[in-house]
Amino acid sequence: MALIEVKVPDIGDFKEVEVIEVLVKQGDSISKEQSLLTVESDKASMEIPSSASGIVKDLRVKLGDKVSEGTLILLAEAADPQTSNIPSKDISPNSEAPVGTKMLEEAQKTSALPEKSNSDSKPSSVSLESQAEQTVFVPDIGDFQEVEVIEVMVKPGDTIKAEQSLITVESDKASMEIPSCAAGVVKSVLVKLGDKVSMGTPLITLATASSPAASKAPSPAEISMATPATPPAQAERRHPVPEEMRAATDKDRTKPHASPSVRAYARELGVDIARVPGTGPKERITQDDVRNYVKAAVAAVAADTSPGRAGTISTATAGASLNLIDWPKIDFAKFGEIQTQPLSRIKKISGANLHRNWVMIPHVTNHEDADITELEALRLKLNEENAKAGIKVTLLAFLIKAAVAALKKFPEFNASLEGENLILKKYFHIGFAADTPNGLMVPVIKDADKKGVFEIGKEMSELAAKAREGKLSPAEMSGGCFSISSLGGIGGTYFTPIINAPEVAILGVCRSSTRPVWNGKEFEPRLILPLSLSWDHRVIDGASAARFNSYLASILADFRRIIL
Ligand code: CAO
Repeated sequence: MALIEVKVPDIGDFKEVEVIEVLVKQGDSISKEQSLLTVESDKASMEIPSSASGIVKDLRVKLGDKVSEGTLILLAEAADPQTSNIPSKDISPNSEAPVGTKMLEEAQKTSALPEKSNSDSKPSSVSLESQAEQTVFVPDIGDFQEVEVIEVMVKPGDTIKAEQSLITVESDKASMEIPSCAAGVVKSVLVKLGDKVSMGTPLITLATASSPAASKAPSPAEISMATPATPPAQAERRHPVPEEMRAATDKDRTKPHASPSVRAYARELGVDIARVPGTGPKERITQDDVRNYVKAAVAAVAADTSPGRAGTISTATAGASLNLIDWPKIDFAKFGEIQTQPLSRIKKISGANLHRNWVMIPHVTNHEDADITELEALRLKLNEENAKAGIKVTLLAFLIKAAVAALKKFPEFNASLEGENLILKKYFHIGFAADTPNGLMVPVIKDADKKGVFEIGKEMSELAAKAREGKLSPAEMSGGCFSISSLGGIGGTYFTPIINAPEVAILGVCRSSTRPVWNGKEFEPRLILPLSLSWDHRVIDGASAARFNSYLASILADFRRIIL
């Protein structure tokens, strides 16, 4: 069946806007106009809709990519072959840009101050001046009427700079910040959350050094007439926020930073988005962040069994409901020289997941020793036989096969907990922790039960290389049933791996060493592999965990058992 190319439509003058969310994945069934990506410029975010319906066969963009008009987003198998080559009217490069696109365009236009005064100029916001006070109005935001105010970023008494964002407005597909055209002290804020605003709506009154009071809202004609009042220095400026100021704005950001669909999702769940920690780029709040926040809050409530409290919904954050004292705030520089190093994006994302998993899952870890003397001899022999072909397998490939055998024998380990149900999986996708310069990543070997040790070894080294280069796709990190974290190449004896939710167990492996083992008559040198299995006590009990470990060790001791 023919594949359709779905590309980024006309997004005005915008080139190289960053992809901050990918809303679909391989295999998804998509419909025309469904949002595929969220992109972000300095001042606005927008969702890019699909031009066709079908099934996603090949996703060509990932988080952090820069896209422009015409960038190929994905190849889809057409739902209806008749329409497969006909791009959606709305996204044809020559047609009118879609609503979100247009809003982004307008946001960019309106946030850039005009080079010269003319009737087409779009001021960053509009003011009428009098002696002491200035009123700042919503500028020309294109065809958009009655867009909802979803954030008010200033309050009376605030000292603001020209170009500082005053409010965020949102349509169905895009959000944008409306900046102030002037600097001064906010005297009053004339809009509130939920208000609907259009061009000319008064936003704030501002006391400026030499400014005067406004009387009435300007007509569009007055808006363009107001433009010449822009100081010449600003009139020359093409960018709304100078680089240094933009950096400061991002750094000092205290307001939630999320796309329209995420905000809508949070509203639907009754979540105050300002309380949700963002793990996306620039601390942007993703749909997963909202979901995780809700899960944590619900779990905290469920855990609170104090009289009269069980089953009630707390409005406190999950952390607060744990009744923890505040994190110590210490000025380390008082004690010696320091250097502040921001966490990498991957560390922030994996850290948030590890934290949630550690707090929410009742972990227990069982340790076991596996005698891998014979297995290591087999591995070395196979590597020797295949050396000419450049094929080499490490122990981890055998461990993945052994884990699959144990998961088949103990199905509750190949499961996920969903409310009061256990979802038992009939497939065997095994994740392995890979140490990368940017932090921990967990690529997944799909259908490990159907693959041999060599195939697994090859796939593992390719995925580990991709992980280190930061090139893993989301599909290559999803769908895992059980994970293995091997520190065998590095060292150590035993450790406590954290379960990779929604999985229910994880195997930690340390470095094997030759130890004296009593064989009934004498001590014999045997190669012993330390295993550490962490498991979710809500799903698995200690006896099952001991059985799982001991079965795993028996397979590793005599790999022929895997066929039994
Ligand atoms: N005992 C003794 N030696 C071991 C061993 C073990 N358990 N496991 C691996 N080795 C040896 C290998 O055989 C190899 O030796 P040679 O070079 O002599 O053949 C060497 O150690 C290096 O192996 P490796 O680490 O490159 O390969 P691997 O297949 O074992 O692991 C990978 C691949 C991607 C899992 C690993 O490189 C890695 O990133 N490990 C870290 C995982 C991690 O960070 N876990 C912690 C998560 S919690 O923060």
